[in-house]
Amino acid sequence: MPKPYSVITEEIKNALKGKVGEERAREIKRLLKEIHWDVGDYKRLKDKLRRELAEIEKVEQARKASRSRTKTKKSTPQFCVIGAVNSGKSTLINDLAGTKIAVELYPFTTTEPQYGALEYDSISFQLVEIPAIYDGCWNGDKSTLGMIYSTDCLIIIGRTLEDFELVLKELADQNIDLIGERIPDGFTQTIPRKIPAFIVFDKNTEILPSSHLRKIATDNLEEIKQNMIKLVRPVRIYTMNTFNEIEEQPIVFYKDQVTVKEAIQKVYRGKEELFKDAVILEGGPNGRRKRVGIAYELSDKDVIHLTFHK
Ligand SMILES: Nc1nc2c(ncn2[C@@H]2O[C@H](COP(=O)(O)OP(=O)(O)OP(=O)(O)O)[C@@H](O)[C@H]2O)c(=O)[nH]1
Ligand SMILES: [Mg+2]
Repeated sequence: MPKPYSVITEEIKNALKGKVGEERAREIKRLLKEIHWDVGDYKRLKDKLRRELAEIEKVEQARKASRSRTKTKKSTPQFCVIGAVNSGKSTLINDLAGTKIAVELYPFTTTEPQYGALEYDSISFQLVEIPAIYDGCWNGDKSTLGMIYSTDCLIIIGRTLEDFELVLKELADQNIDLIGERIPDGFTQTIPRKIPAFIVFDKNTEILPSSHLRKIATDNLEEIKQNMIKLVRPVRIYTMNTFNEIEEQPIVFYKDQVTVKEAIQKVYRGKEELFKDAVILEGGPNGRRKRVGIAYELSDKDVIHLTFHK
């Protein structure tokens, strides 16, 4: 005897509540198996679920492809630059990354994602231009939405108040929460999706959007770069070699609470068993000198000198 239709719809609603991405897809698959009747109202219900499943799978594929296509290391923070048509997305990436993405007076110049790379303050960033956002742009093709869902951070650019209102509304409609900096765990996917973001505006924009996000003028490139660092909050650890020279390239973490042990695991895999002691210079070469244990919690820009048992 089939369960009453109203009971099933209620069960589906509860089962899918708050779930997005792969988790939602798994749940839909389970529900499809559980509903045995495939006629009448039940068939319509299952068809609706099948359509949603197909859509999620498309978004997930785009998400994975956006990372593998550019062979970017998982540890490189990715910033998607998003905005309405002609908002200056390509211009901004060109200015920041020295790329030559086509810039034109007419709208929809960029129809495919464009990539740029930027190195600043010992951190490598990947910049991605997402084709322009317009009213209802994700009703059909969701591939750019997949890229936004999976990115680490967003730069929202606009030239008018309407530009910003449009983009912020489209993001909110997709259950995307914008936050001022990364969460303690780094860039973990959360539900609803929380993405660190800031706003870049043309200095001639008269009214700025009401938003809790930081707002920076397009021509202030230095501040934009500094803000990219602020958003990802890196913990950069500089190691000192046996000649007491500080290595130029730090070990970088994008999470809070990094221990000496984790730093060792990242560069001297397996050597944590041989740990003898560590001396750190707090916050840089001129910082306070401290002898610490393997469980010590490091901070950004600490310099560390490690000694191991032979
Ligand atoms: N006034 C002003 N014009 C700008 C600014 N940035 C870009 N432009 C001009 O705006 C036009 C569009 O710039 P693009 O960088 O191509 O904008 P886009 O957002 O990439 O455009 P699409 O890819 O077509 O969506 C060009 O004519 C730029 O020269 C800005 O900050 N202020
Ligand atoms: Mg463009």
